[in-house]
Amino acid sequence: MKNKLICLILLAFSLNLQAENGHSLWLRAKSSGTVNIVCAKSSLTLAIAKQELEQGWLGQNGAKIVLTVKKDKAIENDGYKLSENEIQANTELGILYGVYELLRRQQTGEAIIQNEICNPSYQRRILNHWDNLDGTVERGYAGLSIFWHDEEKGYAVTDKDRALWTEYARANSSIGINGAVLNNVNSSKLMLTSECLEKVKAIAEVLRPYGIKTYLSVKFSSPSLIGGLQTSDPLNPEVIKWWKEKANEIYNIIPDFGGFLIKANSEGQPGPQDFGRTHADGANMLADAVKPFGGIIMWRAFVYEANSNDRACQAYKEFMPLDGQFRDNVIIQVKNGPVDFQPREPFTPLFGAMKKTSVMPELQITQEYLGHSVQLVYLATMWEEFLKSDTYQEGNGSTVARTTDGSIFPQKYTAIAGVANIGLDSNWCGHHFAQANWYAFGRMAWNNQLTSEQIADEWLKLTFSAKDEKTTTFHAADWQKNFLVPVKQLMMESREAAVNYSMPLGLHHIFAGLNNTHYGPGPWFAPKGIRKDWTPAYYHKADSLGIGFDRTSKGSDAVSQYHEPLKSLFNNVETCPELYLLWFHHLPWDYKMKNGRILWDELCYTYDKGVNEVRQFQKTWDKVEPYVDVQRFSEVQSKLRRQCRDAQVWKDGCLLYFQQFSKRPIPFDIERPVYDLNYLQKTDLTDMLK
Ligand code: GCW
Repeated sequence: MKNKLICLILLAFSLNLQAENGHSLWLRAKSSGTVNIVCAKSSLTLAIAKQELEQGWLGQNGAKIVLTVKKDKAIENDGYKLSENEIQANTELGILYGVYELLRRQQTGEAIIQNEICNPSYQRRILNHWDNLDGTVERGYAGLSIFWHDEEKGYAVTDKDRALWTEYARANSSIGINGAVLNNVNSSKLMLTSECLEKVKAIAEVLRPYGIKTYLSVKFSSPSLIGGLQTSDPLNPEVIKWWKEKANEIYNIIPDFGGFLIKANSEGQPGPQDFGRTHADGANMLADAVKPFGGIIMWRAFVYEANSNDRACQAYKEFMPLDGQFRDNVIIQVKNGPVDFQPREPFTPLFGAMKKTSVMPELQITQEYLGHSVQLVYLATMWEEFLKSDTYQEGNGSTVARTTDGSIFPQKYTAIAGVANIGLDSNWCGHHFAQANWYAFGRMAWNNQLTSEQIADEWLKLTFSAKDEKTTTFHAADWQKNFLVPVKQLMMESREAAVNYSMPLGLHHIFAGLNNTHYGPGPWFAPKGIRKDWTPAYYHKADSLGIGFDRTSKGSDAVSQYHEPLKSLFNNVETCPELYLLWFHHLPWDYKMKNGRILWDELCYTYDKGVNEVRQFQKTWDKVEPYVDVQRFSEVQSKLRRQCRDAQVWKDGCLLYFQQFSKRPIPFDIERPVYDLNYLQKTDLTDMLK
C-alpha cells in the first residue's frame, strides 16, 4: 500500500514535470555552458541581448563572443553581421536580432557562416491586434486581449500585465517583429482620449527595449467624436489643427510612436468620402500631422460597396486613380487577396500596379476563414505562394515580395502587417500549431525569401526540441525521422487540405452566415434583406447551368486589373490555373478538367480528398505520441478529431447543396455523406461542431 502511494506521488511528480502548456513558445533553449560576452556599450537592449546569450548558449563552453555596435555599409537598418564569435550591427537592436539568430542556429544546427550579412526585407514588421478596449478580440480565438481589460479594471496597469507584455515583446523580438498596432481597426473613439493614451505609454515602455514600436488604429471621425468639433472633414483647418495637436500630445509621451492605421469608408467606418474627399485627402492630412515626428500612416485598401457587381474589383478601382497622390509617409495596406483572407485567392491586383505609392501587404495570422484555433492549418505555405506570385508589372520576376520590399520601387518606407492570433490563452494562440503561424509571419517579414518549409523545420526544432526533458532519451536521428519529418509534412500539406475540404478549385466565401462566425459551410445562407455580397451565392453563383464567378472580360472583367500575361492567362479557361478556376470562370457541371473528369466529379473528389487528408493527419499525430509531452500531444489530438468532424461537415454540406443544381450522383467510389443537408442548414455549426 505504502509503495503504491509512493509510486503515485512519483507518477504525479513526473507528470507534472511533463506538463507543458505551450506558453514558452519557440523560446526553450537552456544554456549548456558558459559564454564570455565582450561588449563595450551598455543599454537596456544590450542587457537583454547579454541575458539571452547567457540563458540560451549552446555553443562551446566558455567561448568568447564580441558584440560590436559599429556602422558597416553592407548592414541595413537593424540588420547584422553574424559570425560564430562576433555579432556586428549598426544599432543595438541589430545586436539583439543577431543574438536571437545565433541562438536559433545553435539550437537547430543550421550552419553559422563567417561574416554573413542578414538584412531585413521590410523596415517595418508589424502585428495588427484587432483588440477592443473592452478586452474582447475581433476574430480572436485565443481568449481575451493581452492589452485591454473589461471596464471594471479600466486602464489600470498591473505588474502581471507588464510581465506578460515583456514575454510578448521578447517573443516578437526573437523573430524580428518591430511594431504592434495595439487596437482593432474597427477602432473605438476612446482610443485617442488622454486617459487611454496613458495606458499606451505604459505598454510602449515595456515594448521599447525589445525594439517594438507602438501604433494605434484611429477613427477618422475622432475630431467630432471626442474633440468637440462640428466636422471631421480632412480639409477643414480646425480638423487639421486637432490632429496636429493630438500627434503632438502622443509624441510627447511616446517619442518613438510608430503612427496610425486607418480603416476608412469600409464596412461602415467613417472616412474622408463622408465629406466628399478622397482617400488621399484623408491620408495626407494625417500624414502631415505625424511627419514632424517621423510617424507613418498605414491606410487600408479594404473597401467594397454594397451592390457592386464584383467586390473583388473595388480596391483597385478606388485606389489606382489616386496613385502618386499620397505623401511619402503614407503606406497603402493591402490584403493579400482581393476579397478577404480566403483559404485561397489570387493576389490583389494593386500589388505592383501602384507604382508611385508605397504599398504594404496585410496577412491574416488569426484563422478567421481557416478554422479558427480549432483546425491545424499552417499558413506559411499560403503566404509563400502569395509573396512569390509574379505580378509581371515590371517584367518577369516582379513578385509581390519584390514590388513591396523596395527592390523594384523606391519606397521611403517598406512594411508588412499580420493580423495577430494572440490572446490570454496559456498557449497564446489557442492551438499549439497556431504558434507556428505567428512565428512564420515574423520570419517571412524579416526575410521574404525564406521558404515555408525551412520555417516549419526551424519552428518544430525549437518548439518540440529533441533536447527537452521527455525526449532526451531519443537520439536526434530517431527524432528527426519519426517526429520532424512526418509532422513537417503534415504542416506543409495542412493548408491545401483545408482548401480541399472547404473551398477547392477557386471557390470562396461560402461560409456559414449565422452569427457571422465564418466557421463551417453555408453556401445556402441567404436571409431576407441582407446585402448580396454578404451571402455565399454572390460568390459561388451555382445554378442549373454550372458554378463559379465569371470574372473574365465577358463577366465582371476583374481579369483586366492584372498585368499581361496574367490577364489573358486568367481570362482563358484553357490556361487559367485550375486552382483559381471557379474564381475566374462560371463553368458547366460537365466541364472537362485537365485530368479528364467532369467538374462536378472533380469537386466531389476534391472535397473527399480534403477529408481523407485530415484523417491521415490524425494517424501521423497519433504515431508521434512517444516524442511529445502529454499535454500538447493530447490537446492537438483532440483538436484534430474535431477537425475531422468539421471537414466532414464541409464536404457533406457543400456537396449535398451543390448537388441540387448539378443533379448528378456523387461518384460511387467515394465515401457517402453522413449528414443530412436539412440538418446542416438548420444548425448553428459553431455549436454543433464543438
Ligand atoms: O474579414 C473581415 C472581418 C472583419 C474585419 C474586416 C477588416 C476588423 O470579418 O471582422 O474587421 O475584415 O479587415 O476590416
